[in-house]
Amino acid sequence: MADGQGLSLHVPEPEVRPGDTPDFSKVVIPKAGSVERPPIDVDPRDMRDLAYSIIRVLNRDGEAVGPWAGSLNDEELMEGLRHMMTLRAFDARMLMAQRQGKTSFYMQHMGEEAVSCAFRKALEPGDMNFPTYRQAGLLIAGGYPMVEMMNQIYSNEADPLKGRQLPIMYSSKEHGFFSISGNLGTQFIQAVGWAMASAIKNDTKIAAGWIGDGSTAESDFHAALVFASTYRAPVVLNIVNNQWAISTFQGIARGGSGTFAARGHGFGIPALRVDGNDYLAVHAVAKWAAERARRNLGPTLVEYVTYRVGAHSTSDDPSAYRPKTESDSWPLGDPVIRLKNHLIRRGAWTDDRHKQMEAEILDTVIAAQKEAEQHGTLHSGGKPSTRDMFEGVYETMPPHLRRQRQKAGV
Ligand SMILES: Cc1ncc(C[n+]2csc(CCOP(=O)(O)OP(=O)(O)O)c2C)c(N)n1
Ligand SMILES: [Mg+2]
Repeated sequence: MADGQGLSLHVPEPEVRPGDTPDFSKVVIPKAGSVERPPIDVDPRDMRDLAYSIIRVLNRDGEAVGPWAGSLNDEELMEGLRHMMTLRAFDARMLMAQRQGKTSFYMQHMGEEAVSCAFRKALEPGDMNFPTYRQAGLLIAGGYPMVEMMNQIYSNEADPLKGRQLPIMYSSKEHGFFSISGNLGTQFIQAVGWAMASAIKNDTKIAAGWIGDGSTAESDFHAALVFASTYRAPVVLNIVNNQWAISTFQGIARGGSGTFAARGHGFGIPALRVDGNDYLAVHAVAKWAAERARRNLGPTLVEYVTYRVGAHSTSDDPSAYRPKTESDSWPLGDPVIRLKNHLIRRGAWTDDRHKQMEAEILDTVIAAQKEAEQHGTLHSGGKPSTRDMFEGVYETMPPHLRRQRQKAGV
């Protein structure tokens, strides 16, 4: 034993705890427009710095600057703003519905709306996402009917999944949204496997895998990177670093690596970090990575630097483990306000039009909610039939299930 000292483990601790003053001074935020945009066919060894910086397009004055700017026109940006505002309004209504006992569970996206909404616009029809529970923006920006999402949340008679899935665990093959599984990390290996299958079939469709900062600690994350790297699978591998994994801060899963993106280096996978609260930056990076996959140049690892403003889920109380005002101190701001300010700066938007759109969106969400509630909520109205529980899993129902169904009399 050296110096007579016993061994000890290093256990990372967050900078602050409840009651302390939030402090993000150690989060280095590069200037918007300062990070280079490498050519699509770059050698991963020539872009290692991009795993340690943050690609940003929107500056503090609301201007779009630098080599990653310009991937969207004003119309597209206004549409993006509407998608993010819709997701936010949808979240607020569904959170309230959970508190009213109309559903058992809900998970919100507050602060992370740009990530899934902007990413969706970089994909083509037929591409497949393997999402977690915090990417409902993929559905909203992809035009999936909101009322179907609500039917699923209420597990009512019109629930497309017939009450078999936890609320918010949507599934839509047509909208490129693979069934959500609560088993985190599985999304990465499945995305890589799907992408490999697409290449084996000489198809043109690409896959996108999704994982949170905390879930990168799972073995599945690393296994997925091995396969993606070896076979150069046409896949975009997305890490949403929202600083928290329920009550565990991101420093635990990140461990000794400088950033989550830097994990890509050990696998020879191009890795980038992007401002997850900057709709324009997310879209530009997603486009870059999707084009690499589509041109058969292989996988890309993208870390979205963002902040989970709300509770982990309706079963969580963050005031137990982080200062209440921490989200106000997050240095990358609010994705909705930043895009709104950019559009105002460009002369394409005004405060009045913003307020008007907010009201219109709320009306649309309330109308969808009324329609969904006519089909029932958790404890009232129409429910999926008990018989449905036995259907849709096996092509031919095995004898033991047939017996159980007969016994249930359905
Ligand atoms: C394999 C697995 N382990 C543990 C859990 C329980 N669990 C649910 S959410 C969560 C935190 C995940 O955090 P992160 O990956 O950062 O995603 P975020 O919720 O922040 O989007 C955990 C541990 C799970 N669902 N699956
Ligand atoms: Mg997280």
